[in-house]
This record gives sequence, C-alpha cells and structure tokens, in this order.
Amino acid sequence: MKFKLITIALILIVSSAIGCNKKAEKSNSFQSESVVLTAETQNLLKSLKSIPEKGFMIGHQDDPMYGIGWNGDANRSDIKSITGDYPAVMGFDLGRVELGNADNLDKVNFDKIRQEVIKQYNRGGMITFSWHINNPMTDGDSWNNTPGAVKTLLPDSINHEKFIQWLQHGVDYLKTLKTADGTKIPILFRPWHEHTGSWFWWGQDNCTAEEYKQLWIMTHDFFKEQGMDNLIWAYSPGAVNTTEEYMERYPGDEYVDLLGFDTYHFNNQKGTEDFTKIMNNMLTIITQLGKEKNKPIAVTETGIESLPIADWWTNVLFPVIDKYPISYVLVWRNAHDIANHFYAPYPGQLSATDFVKFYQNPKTLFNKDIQNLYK
Ligand code: BMA
Repeated sequence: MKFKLITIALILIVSSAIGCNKKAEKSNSFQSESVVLTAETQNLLKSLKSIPEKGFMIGHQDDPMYGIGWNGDANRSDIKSITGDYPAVMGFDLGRVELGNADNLDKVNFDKIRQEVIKQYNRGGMITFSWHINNPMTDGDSWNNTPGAVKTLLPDSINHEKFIQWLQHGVDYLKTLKTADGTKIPILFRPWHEHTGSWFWWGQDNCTAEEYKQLWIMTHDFFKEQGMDNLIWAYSPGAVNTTEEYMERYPGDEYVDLLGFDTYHFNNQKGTEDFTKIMNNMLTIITQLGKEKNKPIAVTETGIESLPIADWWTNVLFPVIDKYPISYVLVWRNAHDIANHFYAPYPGQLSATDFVKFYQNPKTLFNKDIQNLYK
C-alpha cells in the first residue's frame, strides 16, 4: 500500500514536471517568435512612455560630429556650446553602410559614429538611427526615386538577394554598438521614413501601399532572424491630413513601437501659421493613435533651416509641442558641408539666447535631465 502510494506520488511528480517542461517549451518558442528585447531596451521603451509626465526630450541629428565652423572636434556640440549640456537624444544616419563604406552619406566615419553612440549611452542619453539607404535598383542615392524599386527587392524578385546583403551590412554594423562590458546599446531605429512624400525611392508614388508594408515587414523579420533584440522601431511618415492617410502604409502594431512624423517649418515668419497648423494636426492624430495602441509618440524630425526667427524655440516650437504627450522632438543637423543648412543654434546665432530660455524650461529635457532611461 505504502509502495503504491509512493509510486503514484512519483508518477504525479514526474508527469507534472513533464507538464511544466511543455509549458516552458511553449513559452520559449513563443518568445523566439516575437523577440524578447534586452532589459535595457525594454526599460527604454517604458521610459519613452513615461517621459511625457515630466516633459519631452530634445534631440539633434549628428550633434557631436560637426557643427558650424567645426568638424570632428572631441567632446564638442553646438548645443553644448550654448547650454553646457548635450541633447538628450542624438540622431545618426546609416546611409552607405549598406555598401560597406567607411563613411556615411554625409562624410561621417562609421567608427566615429560608434564611438559617439557609446559615449551618448554612457552619459545616459538616447540614440536614434535613420537610414538614407541607396536605391538598390539603380545604385543611385535615396532621392533617386525611379518608380518600381521596392517591387524588385521583395522575395523572389530580381534585387532581393542584393538587398538582403545590404540589410546584412546594416545589421552587422548595428551589432557592433556595444559598451565595453558587452551591453548592447538600445537604438530607436527609424527606417523607411517620410514615405508619404515621393522624394525617396520608397515613397508614396514609387511603390504601392502593399509593397511598402512588405518592405517594412521584410526588414523587420530579417533583423529579427539576425537576433536584433535592442531595437525600438519608429514609424515616421511626413505630414499628412488625416488618420487614414497616416495609417495607409502602417505595417502593423507588431512591427512598430513608436509613432512619429517628420515635418519642417518653411518660408520664415510667413510659414509660422502653416507650421503650427500642421504640427497641431499631426500631433492630434498621433496622440490619439498612441493612446489607442499604447505606444509612445514623438516628433521624429523638425526644424526651420538656418533659424531666421529669433524666438522660434519659445514662441513657435514650444507652445505647440507642449500641448501633447510626446517623448521627444529632434531637430536636423548643423551641416558642415552645405552652407546655411543648420537647425540648432550655435554661439552667436540669432536664436541662441532664446534657445537658452528653452533649455531652462523644466519641460525641455536635455542630457542632465534624463539619467534613468535604461533602468
Ligand atoms: C537631408 C540633408 C542632406 C543629408 C540627409 C541625410 O535632409 O541634410 O544633406 O544628406 O539629410 O543626413
């Protein structure tokens, strides 16, 4: 009797253990399908959602790389020269990594970008990458918008293999973005941007909605197969009028983590009303979608070229973005290679004093304000 009981107990223990294993196997296989993000990346995603309770992060493209009157100086940034602080977000571009080049399309060295990405992570800031990738059908640049390129990259099409090689180069580079102790640096990845315009080969008139979605999903799946578990995927069309237009080429909730848009202030003072109107409309659209989908939102690119309005920061940009729960706003680069192509002030620039006021507002978050993004 005793033995029988022990045997039954043993059978029960063994079978429940097998049951547990099955469950474990199941959850593992589920996890491998949906990519478990690294702890730091999960924390960054949570931070992006909670930041609007305090304010919004300020970002600048290529911030530590070059600025007005300098190129490649160590520990320099036009924003830091004015405020004493780095922006909370730094944007970089992968364009030409697909070719295995040493420098990107704006003549910035990829090893130097890696060093600056590591520094930015170590000082607690966020990093985002766009990708002005060449056109694989024509070998022209991103702006070579001969219609039909996207179709040729899809599976079983003529440029598919070539394009996968290009994506592989991107993955290989992104995999090198690690700290000295091997921590993978979380990256907000923003491919296939501004696709509601037609200036890029992946834009509106150059492919169908279905082709665009397939392009996004193929990129996402390829990166996932390569084990990329430190990316937050940002969707950033240009300005559109309606939610329907915003969503027309949206690849799906499982492929996108953050909802953004790119739009610029054109036409100096005369353009202020238009810019404000477009910003309000886009921000209303993404605020609503962000709530529905539980995803953070951001102004992924904006600015006014050469900052001809002295109080642009506190009187044009701040009042409009302050009304919406955005996690960050990023202004474009201070080019070293194109005259008057800058979007952040530098010492002595017309809007520099106003930028300091903008900096001092507790709601604008710079590097010193955001020390816990990854914890
Ligand atoms: C554009 C311009 C170009 C640049 C590109 C990628 O908006 O700044 O000069 O090559 O972005 O950074």
